[in-house]
Amino acid sequence: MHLLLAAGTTETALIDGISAAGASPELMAHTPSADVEILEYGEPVLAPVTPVSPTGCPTPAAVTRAVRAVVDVDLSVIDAGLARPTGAPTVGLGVEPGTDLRESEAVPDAAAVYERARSFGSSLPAEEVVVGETVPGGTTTALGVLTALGEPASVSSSLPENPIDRKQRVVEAGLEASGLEPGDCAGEPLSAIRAVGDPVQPTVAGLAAGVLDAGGSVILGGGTQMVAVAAVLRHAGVDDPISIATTSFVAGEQGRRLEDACERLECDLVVTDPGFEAGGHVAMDRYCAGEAKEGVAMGGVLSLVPDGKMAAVRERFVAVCDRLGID
Ligand code: AAM
Repeated sequence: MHLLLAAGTTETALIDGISAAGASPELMAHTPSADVEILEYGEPVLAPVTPVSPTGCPTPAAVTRAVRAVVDVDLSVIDAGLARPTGAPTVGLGVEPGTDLRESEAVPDAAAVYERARSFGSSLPAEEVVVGETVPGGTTTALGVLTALGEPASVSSSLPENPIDRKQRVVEAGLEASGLEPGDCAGEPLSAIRAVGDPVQPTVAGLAAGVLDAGGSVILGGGTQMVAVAAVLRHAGVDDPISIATTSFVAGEQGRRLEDACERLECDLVVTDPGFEAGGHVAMDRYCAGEAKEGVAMGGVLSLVPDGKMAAVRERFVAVCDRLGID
C-alpha cells in the first residue's frame, strides 16, 4: 500500500479560535512540516516543535506513524504549500501556501495545481493508494468549498467544541470578497478552491484523479476535508469509485450527516475505531475526549490494520508518544 500525503498551509489557520492543529497560531505554520517528519522519522528533525493542540493532544501523525510500524505502508509526501522547511523528502509540484480565504483569491493557481498533481498521480505505478492531508485550518476551507459548490456542508474540527458559527462567518466573508453566492461554483470546483479553498485540496483531488486515470484505486484518508475533496472530484466529472476512510471520532461527531454526504457523492465510507478507550494513556484519553479526531491520513491507514492488530497499533502509539515526550 502506498500513502500519498499532501502537506500544506493556509493563512486561514491564523484566524483566532479556528484550529487546534498546533499549540498557537505561530506554531501552526510548522505543523505540516513537523507532521511529515514524524511520519518519516518518528520525531521532528528540522521542525522546532511537535504539533500538539493547545491542551497537549498530539498530532494524528503520531497515530499514522504507529500504524506504519504494524502495516507495510510506503510513503510519498507531496509539498502542497509548506510554509516552513521540512527535513522529510518531498515531491515538489510548485505549490504555494494558501492565503486567508477571506481574501478575494485563496488559491490563485488552483487549476494549475490540480493539473500538475493529476499528471504526477497518473505517472505512478497503478495500485491502490491512500491519499491524506495535513493543513491546519483545513476544515474551514472544506466548509468554504462545499458551500461554494452548493453541497450540504457539515464539517468537523480539531477542537472538541467545533467553532462552526465562526467558520460560517469566515466562509460568508470569503464568498463575499470573491463576489460569490453559495452554489455559484457548482460544476466548477477549481473556481471554488481558488476563491475559498486551500492548496492541499487541488493537490489531493489531482493526485486522486491521476491515480484513477492510470487505473489505480483511491482511498481518501480523512474526514470532512475528504468529503470536500470527493465533492471536488464529482463536480469535476470524475465518476470512478472512491472511498473515504475516517476515524470513529469524526464519524461519532458527524453521525448521519457524514453518511448522507458519502451517499450523495457516491463514496464508500469506512470508519475505524482504534480502541483508544482501552488504552490508558493520556494521549488516547484526549482523542476519546474529541480532540484532534483525524488528520495526516489517520483514518485511512487505520482502515488497513488487520483484525487483531489494533492492540499492536496502540502499543506503538504509546512508544511514538514517549519518543515525542508526550506522557
Ligand atoms: C494535522 N496535524 C495536526 C492536526 N491535523 N496536529 C495536531 N492536531 C490536528 N488536529 P482544523 O480545521 O480544526 O485545523 O483541523 C484540520 C487539521 O487537523 C488538519 O491539519 C488535519 O490533518 C489535522
